[in-house]
Amino acid sequence: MSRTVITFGTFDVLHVGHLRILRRASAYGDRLVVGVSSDALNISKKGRPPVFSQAERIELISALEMVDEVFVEESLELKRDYIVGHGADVLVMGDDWEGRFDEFRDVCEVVYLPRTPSVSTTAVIEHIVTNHG
Ligand code: C2G
Repeated sequence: MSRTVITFGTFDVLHVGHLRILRRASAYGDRLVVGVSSDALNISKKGRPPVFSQAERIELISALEMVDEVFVEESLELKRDYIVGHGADVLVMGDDWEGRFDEFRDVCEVVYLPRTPSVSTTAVIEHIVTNHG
């Protein structure tokens, strides 16, 4: 039986932390499905649009060798529907989300992986503003 892994994220200003969690997530199964958060979801949750549009973020994530399918995550509240709809056996997220998705253990395995230290979209933006602004 093939195992489907699902993960979610914004993946704005793609960096090695994103790459590594996707690679590690893909090792939990045979097929990796990625929900990329919509621009509207980012604006509503963070009060600003991402640097790269959802079309650009989806294009980048789709190009990665370990990714088999990409869809738009329109709402944080639809996670259960996305998991079940994509037939996911495992949900993988970084440990900044530790405990937040335990409610889905009735429909899939839930795994939190350690984040890559010292890299984040915010840090990249701050570095550019400070050193190249
Ligand atoms: N990540 C990581 N190491 C980093 C930075 C991020 O492992 N240094 C992981 C995060 O833990 C997450 C994934 O990369 O699992 C995507 O991170 P973000 O783009 O910051 O996604 P986020 O805005 O947290 O997702 O339903 C969740 C939403 O889509 C929001």
